[in-house]
Amino acid sequence: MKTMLKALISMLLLACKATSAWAEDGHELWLRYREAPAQARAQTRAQTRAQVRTQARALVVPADASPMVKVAVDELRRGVTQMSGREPAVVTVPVDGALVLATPASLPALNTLGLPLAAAGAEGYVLRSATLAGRHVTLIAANGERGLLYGSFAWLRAASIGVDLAQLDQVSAPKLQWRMLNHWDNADRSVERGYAGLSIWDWPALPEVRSTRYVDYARANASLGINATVLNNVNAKAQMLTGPWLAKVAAVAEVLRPYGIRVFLSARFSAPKDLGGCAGADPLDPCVRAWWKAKADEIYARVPDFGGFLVKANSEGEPGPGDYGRSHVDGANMLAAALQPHHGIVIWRAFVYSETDASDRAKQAYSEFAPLDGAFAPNVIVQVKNGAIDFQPREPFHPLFGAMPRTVLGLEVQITKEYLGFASHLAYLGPLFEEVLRADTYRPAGATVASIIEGQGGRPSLMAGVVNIGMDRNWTGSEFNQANWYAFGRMAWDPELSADAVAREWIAQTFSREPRVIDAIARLMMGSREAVVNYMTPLGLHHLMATGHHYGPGPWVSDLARPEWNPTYYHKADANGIGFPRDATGSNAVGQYAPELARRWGDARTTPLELLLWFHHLSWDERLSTGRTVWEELVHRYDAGVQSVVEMRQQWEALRPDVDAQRHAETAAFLAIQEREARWWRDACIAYFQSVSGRPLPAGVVPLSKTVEQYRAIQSSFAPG
Ligand code: BDP
Repeated sequence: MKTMLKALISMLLLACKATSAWAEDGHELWLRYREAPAQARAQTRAQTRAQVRTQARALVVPADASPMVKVAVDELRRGVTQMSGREPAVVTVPVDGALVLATPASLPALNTLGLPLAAAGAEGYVLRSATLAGRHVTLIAANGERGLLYGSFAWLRAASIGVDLAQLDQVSAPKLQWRMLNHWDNADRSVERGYAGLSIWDWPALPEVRSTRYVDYARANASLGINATVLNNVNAKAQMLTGPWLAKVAAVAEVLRPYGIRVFLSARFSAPKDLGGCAGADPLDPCVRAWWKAKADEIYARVPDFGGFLVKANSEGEPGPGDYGRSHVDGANMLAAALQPHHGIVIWRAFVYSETDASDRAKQAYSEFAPLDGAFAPNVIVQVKNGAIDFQPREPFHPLFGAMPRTVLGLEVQITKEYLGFASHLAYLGPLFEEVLRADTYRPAGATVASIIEGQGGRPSLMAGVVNIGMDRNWTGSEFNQANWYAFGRMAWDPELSADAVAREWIAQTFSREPRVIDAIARLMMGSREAVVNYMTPLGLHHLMATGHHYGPGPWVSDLARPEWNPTYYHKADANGIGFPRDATGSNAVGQYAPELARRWGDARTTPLELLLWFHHLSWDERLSTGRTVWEELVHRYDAGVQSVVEMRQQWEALRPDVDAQRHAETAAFLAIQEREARWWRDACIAYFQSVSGRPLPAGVVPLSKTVEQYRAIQSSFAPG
């Protein structure tokens, strides 16, 4: 009996071990260095193995490698071993088939090879097949250690996606100086708008316990070129700036440092008052100025490469210089002066709107900030959300882009999908990022948002993403949400990259290198954001989400304290029509754009349908370029959104033989939720708009499953985030 029990236990243990050894749970992100074990991929796996074996037989590493070069070498060793099944030797003299990491300082012979190192700049790299001392090698060349780090990851990416490693010739340098994550993580480890579990920052255990997760986090970010992270929520607590918490911050900074990631903190503007040093937080008060200066000195003593502060001031009830009758410039420049001796920067957010300002919320940031152009200190970046409202499924680009030529503007996007279905809906954000980056501001014509944030040499530049990372095993709540972190990082490195190309890279590293599979998954991903737009907020509608948590539809909500918190404020639907009049007859928000756009978007006939109801209030019966009336088009688009999700499910189902069972099943389950909730959105919104429009459902349209009262009665009290 005893032996049988023992045998049973060991069988169980073995089974567990086997499951976890083969578990495809997404934890390795895109740094898998192997394809999932499916039959169809035996051939590509064999090709990779053979390629990597011949092209990375050994690693040549600079003598006296710095910690940053060491992590690059560790990563290469890990990747090469996993891809080739053989650990590469680390040698000092090039042999045939070696991967050579070198800078002109570590290997003067580089200077004789005519490499485009000037184009690589301080952070970029050159990957090139070359002959060195008569040996055929691959160079990972750079001007400094950071380029070697990024170059190593770029080589691993090339190997993972099946680039011909014998013919490498790439040069790449980041187009933005700061490629930054914004964590909205709180001290209690909850994450504002986080849908992937608790914060990865284990504050109670820090500074003593340095979770290995921090290392994997750093690897993933370094692989994309992300070089900065703000650890805490913009709705900040002053406590983060106290000694014990700074010790925790310093511990995290130490782990991230070799990966080239600098730590920033969100700073609560009232900290000098909250922490008991000064009577108030007036930026012109000498006590306050001295407090921040001393605080900066204290932080830099603990974290010598501290990046600086991110500040949300006088927005949604947060304290700021306005509390003392001072301007954003007064506040930002005061902090900038405290950080300047340490080369730190201030990132001042332009996401402001006020409970006392009755003007169109979409206009307020521009009205407050545009007049301040040229007044911010050189080490201040004004961080502007992609659109003027708040990370909606679709918004026109923010009118501040192009309107402050003498100010450094950074772009803030949201990777966590607060308004695009949280972690459960599949919505690839690459197309959303691409849409804003490529938008022409016409200030002057051809000046895209990308070119504006790229700025000019010598000035800082920034793209920041409110990240979707948490303690979930797969980091981001769902496999496909990883693609949004990936796309953010790649597009922050190079804002001109196409969303489609980035998706394909991610798929090849995450699922499969087989072209047929890449095509199928890319198609599904590329249409997914538009599907969400259609089933949530088609035709330029926005902010129809339920109160607070923003989960599910709430187009009827009209009883919240501030007008601009209510969906009815945004859609203005009544018996006659729908849409926010932002043309000259209305709020004239359109007048904040360059004259070309103000003209185009100021006239409903020349406004793209995607933005129609953002700028115009139209009669339900107005006929559109599609031949349908506004009412019919609205219903049509809600239907199209649902139909897209039905098709996404079918496309995913067809991929069953090509994706490992666990990840296939998880995504299939999420898509089932998405279809159910897309129908909920469609039915609830149509039911509500029908209750105000009084128009019948167009012929042939699927009837609604509930009445508007029944939809209104649905409560989602325990929605996450
Ligand atoms: C909104 C979020 C809110 C954030 C705010 C911000 O709903 O939780 O605090 O933006 O960006 O999207 O400050």
